Amino acid sequence: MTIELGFVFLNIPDYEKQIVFIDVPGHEKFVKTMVAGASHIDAAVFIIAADEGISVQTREHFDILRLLGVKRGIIALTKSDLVDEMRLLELEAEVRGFVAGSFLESAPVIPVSSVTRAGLDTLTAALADVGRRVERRPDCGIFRMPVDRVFVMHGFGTVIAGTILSGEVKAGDRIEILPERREVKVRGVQVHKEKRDRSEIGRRTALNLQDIDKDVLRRGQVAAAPGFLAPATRIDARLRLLADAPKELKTRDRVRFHTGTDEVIARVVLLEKEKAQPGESVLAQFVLESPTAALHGDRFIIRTFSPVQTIGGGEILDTSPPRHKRFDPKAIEGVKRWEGLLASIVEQALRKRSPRPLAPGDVAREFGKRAEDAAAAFAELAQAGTIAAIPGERGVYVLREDAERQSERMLDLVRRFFKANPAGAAMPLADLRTQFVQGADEALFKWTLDGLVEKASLKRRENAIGIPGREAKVSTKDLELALRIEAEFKRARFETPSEDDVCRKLGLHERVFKTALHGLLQQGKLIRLDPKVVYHRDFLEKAREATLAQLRKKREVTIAELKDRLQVSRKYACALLEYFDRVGVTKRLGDKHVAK
Ligand SMILES: Nc1nc2c(ncn2[C@@H]2O[C@H](COP(=O)(O)OP(=O)(O)OP(=O)(O)O)[C@@H](O)[C@H]2O)c(=O)[nH]1
Ligand SMILES: [Mg+2]
Repeated sequence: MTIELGFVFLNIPDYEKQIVFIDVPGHEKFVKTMVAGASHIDAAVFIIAADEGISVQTREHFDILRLLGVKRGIIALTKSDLVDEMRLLELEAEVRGFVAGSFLESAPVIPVSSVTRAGLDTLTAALADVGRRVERRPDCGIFRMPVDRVFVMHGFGTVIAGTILSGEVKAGDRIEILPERREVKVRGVQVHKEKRDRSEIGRRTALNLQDIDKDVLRRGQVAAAPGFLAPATRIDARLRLLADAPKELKTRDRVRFHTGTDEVIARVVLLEKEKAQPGESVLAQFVLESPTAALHGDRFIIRTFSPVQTIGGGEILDTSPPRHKRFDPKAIEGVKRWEGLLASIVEQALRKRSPRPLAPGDVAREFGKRAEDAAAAFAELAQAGTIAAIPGERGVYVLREDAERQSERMLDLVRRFFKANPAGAAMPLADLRTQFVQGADEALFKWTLDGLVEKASLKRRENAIGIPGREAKVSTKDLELALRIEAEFKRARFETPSEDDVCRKLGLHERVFKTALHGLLQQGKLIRLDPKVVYHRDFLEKAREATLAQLRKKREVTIAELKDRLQVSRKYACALLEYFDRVGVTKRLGDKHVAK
């Protein structure tokens, strides 16, 4: 009796592929091992002993193969030497009826005998045919291999073995053992018992690991490129209950959850129903009692806790879901999106991490998809207007509705800032960034801000953010203070005092004075001509008129002339003319200034 998985390699002469057999136990006590062996096979050789016919175990294995989504196979009726022709014909008809409507519907049914060797050539030919029809697995290029065997080999050390599901592995690579996330180094690679430098998708592979004890390794773990997979403690899935499941399934029922080569105990949470009846298909969240490593799209099987019996299985949709509110239409809609095509998966991935953006490469890595397929899915969504590209090197996209919501949010943050700081002239960019990036993203910040500035919903001067048309609101006390400062500059006419003098004269604290002065400068009531000279706007205007009058008279104006005209010292005349040059009233020509 087989109790462990067996591996045999078949090389058919002149045949381009090698066929790897995984021999699984038939006994009901070892269905767990059978599931581990069958979890990622390309095709099944479904064996029914001619003298026994369709047994209970035949039915359970058949259910498991269907739930695992195995796509093709061959039916072998073994021990054909033990029955007569009539019985064989009868059994064949019975088996045809049994597999009707399944993946084995049109599979060849081949009677064989290992005693007489009858039918073995036909079987070999059928194997070659099935092998030819097996499609290449889509490869995301990132290494993943569920562990189905662990052993110690003399002179080779601790070894894990399995079938590589994606990517490749080389001697010297660092890999991760999940769900524990233990990083180890691959010392050597063996393919079909031969030492190799590397192995790749589809190959039975044994990896000799460096510095790791056999005791921490087991069937059910997954070897993967570091960071590719995360241990899952909750899994959302599409669950199909077998039509002949013994009873209904309820939320909080405890089941054995098999995926890849692993088995963990889980509680079921039904998302749309109180109970699932045999034959029904439902959305469920499995709350795992210990973590496992799986990927979107992987198949799983559930078996009752005791007595142990296969009752259903299906497809994994999300390996890091939140705890859902049951019967919540939005949550259910979200889970269903994982069942769709890649574009639907991309949309749901963006919704899940909303409002943070994603790049096609992120999706390829997270879901084990090919990069070009991910890029095509993003392009499709962008075309439909569901997502928008954020310009920049990373090539990320956001949901358009997120972009709009974030734009509103940014405006709101700025408005709130001014509400709290009515006297503030501008919101510091750094403040806006800090507040916005919490729960968002740096690339999204820049893009959203640029968009709002372009639409003139916000204005930006270097590191200061403002709202167009907004005036700083000032308290009466501040207003009074501003008026006193303004009056000082106004009273001084053309020979204005220094800022320090005004501050001292009014007996103000330097910080209070600076804030008020800054406000007056912002409002344009005072104008700073140069670092040392500040004018009231009325007298700057008078000085401008005087300058223009002089220009009309002589077509030019000098510092000395303006000095006389305004009765000021050289310092002021100089500051005024330089200012007028800067703002385009006059233009300097040697030591004269002419009309611009
Ligand atoms: N007469 C006859 N006996 C066979 C034939 N094939 C296998 N047997 C016998 O049937 C018994 C069971 O064979 P196994 O190959 O262990 O059967 P299995 O289906 O792998 O059994 P499990 O691993 O327990 O699921 C053994 O005693 C074999 O010698 C056959 O073609 N003819
Ligand atoms: Mg066996």
